[in-house]
Order: sequence, then structure tokens, then C-alpha cells
Amino acid sequence: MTLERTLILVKPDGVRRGLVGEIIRRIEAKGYQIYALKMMTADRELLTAHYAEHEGKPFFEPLVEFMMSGPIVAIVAEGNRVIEGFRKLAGATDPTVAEPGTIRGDLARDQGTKVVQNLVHGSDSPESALREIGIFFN
Ligand code: D4T
Repeated sequence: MTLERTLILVKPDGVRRGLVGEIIRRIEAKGYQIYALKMMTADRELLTAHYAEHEGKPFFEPLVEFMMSGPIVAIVAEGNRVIEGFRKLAGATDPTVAEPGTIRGDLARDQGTKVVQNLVHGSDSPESALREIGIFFN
């Protein structure tokens, strides 16, 4: 067993479009457990910590502005290999090329905005998951 927890965010576009239920449905239908969940509006300090690896990149400021543009839903999901599993469920970062069958491939598209609006975030490694869960759930 590789029981893991991962941080999933339903980004502001997902909340605005009423897709919170659909995204949670897909997580649960896959067989992962919802361990913790909260709706919140992220501030700059929290997002700068979360996206520290992207600070200085051209899309950083638009990314932070977008992520502050409305409420998000932060979820800790649990399951065997859930970190890798949720990344597969989410699909590629660019929703135009994300495979059909994935959250981004089925439900998102390129809107021509400065930062890609791709509905969800999922931790990419056990180290990131631990760090990100700590940021969003203390
Ligand atoms: P997140 O972190 O939101 O799950 O997305 P990914 O893991 O798929 O992608 P990421 O961390 O590399 O990027 C974070 C966030 O920035 C947007 N982005 C990214 C963008 O608008 N342009 C870019 O060139 C990149 C690399 C999309 C997701």
C-alpha cells in the first residue's frame, strides 16, 4: 500500500461555472476518499507560498490575480497512489491538449487569457502534497 494524501484545488473558474459537484463526483467515483474540504478565498500571501516555484515567471502575476478572483474549494483527498491518480484524472495543464475523459479535457478549454484557466490543481509529488496541505490546512 502507498496510502497518500494530496491537495486538490477547485480553482475560481470551477466554482464560477458550478463544477464543484462534478469534480468531487469524479474524485469519489474513482474511489478516493475526501479527507478534508473547505471553501475559501485565497489571498496573495497564501498563493505566493503555494506557487513559490513560479515566482518571477511571466504568468505568475496573472496566475495569482486569477486565483484571487473568486472563491476556491480546497480538498485533501486520500487513497492508494492518489497523488499520481488525481494528476491523471485532471489531465494535462493545457486544457486544449488534455485528453478527453479527464477533468480538464472534458470540462475546460483555452479561453485566450494570460493564464490558463484549467479548473483544478493537484499536488505533483509526496513532498509537494505535504507542503501544500500544510499551507491550505495549517
Ligand atoms: P496546477 O499547479 O495548477 O495544478 O497546474 P499544473 O501542475 O498542471 O501546472 P503548473 O504548476 O506548471 O502551473 C501552475 C498554473 O499556472 C498556469 N500556467 C502554467 C500558465 O498559465 N502558463 C504556463 O506556461 C504554465 C507552465 C497553469 C497552472
